[in-house]
Amino acid sequence: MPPKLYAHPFSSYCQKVLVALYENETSFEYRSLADDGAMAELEALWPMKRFPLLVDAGRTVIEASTIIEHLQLYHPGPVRLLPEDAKPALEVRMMDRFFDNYISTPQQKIVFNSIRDETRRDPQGVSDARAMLETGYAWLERVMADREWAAGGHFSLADCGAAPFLFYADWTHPIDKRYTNVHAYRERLLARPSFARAVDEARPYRHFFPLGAPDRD
Ligand SMILES: N[C@@H](CCC(=O)N[C@@H](CS)C(=O)NCC(=O)O)C(=O)O
Repeated sequence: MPPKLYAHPFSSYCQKVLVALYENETSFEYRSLADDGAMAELEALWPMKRFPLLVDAGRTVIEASTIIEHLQLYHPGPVRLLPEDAKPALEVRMMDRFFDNYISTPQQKIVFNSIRDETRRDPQGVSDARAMLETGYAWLERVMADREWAAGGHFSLADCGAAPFLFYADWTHPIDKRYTNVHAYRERLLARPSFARAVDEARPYRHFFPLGAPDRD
C-alpha cells in the first residue's frame, strides 16, 4: 500500500512535503483536505488538526520535516533530500529550521492575525513578525550570496520548505528588491519542476489567501 498523505494543495507545509514526493516521483495516496470527511479523519489521527500528516504501514507521521525524513528512509528515490553523512545533514537540518522558524512562523502569524475578529488582533505581534521577516531576509541574502541551494550544493529538505515559505512570505511581507540573492533563489525554486507543480495545483485556491493574493507567483 502506498503511503497516504493528508494535505491541502494551498497549504505551505503540505507543499513542502509535496515537493519532496514530486522530486522522487514517489507513489502516494493524496487524501485532499478539500474533500468531504477528510478533516474528520485527520482529527481522529492527530488531535492538533495540523497538516500535512502521513500514514504509512500503520505509522502515523506528523510534521513536514519528519515526514520528508520518513519518506527518505522508507521510500527512497534518486534525489537524496538529506545527505547520508551526518555533518552535511546537520547543515541541511539547520537551514530547514531557519525557514520554518524565521520565515514561515512570522508569515503565518501575520496571516492568522488578519483572519481574527478585529477586537482580537495583535498589532505588536504583527510588527514583531514583520521585523523578524526583515531580519530573516537580510540574513538569507548574505547566506545565498554564493549558494545555488540552501545547503550543501544540492536540492535538499531545506529547499522543500524554502520554496513555499518564501513564496507566501513575499506575498505577505514583500522581499525588498535590494535582496537580489533572495529573489534569485525564490525564482530558482519557482522554476524547479516539483515546486512548479505544487504551485499549479494550488492556483484554484488563491482566492482563499486572506491578505488577497497578488496577480503573480
Ligand atoms: N509544524 C507543522 C506546521 C503545520 C501547519 O501549521 N500547517 C497549517 C497549514 S499550512 C495548519 O495545519 N493549519 C491549520 C491550523 O492551524 O489549525 C509542520 O511542520 O508540519
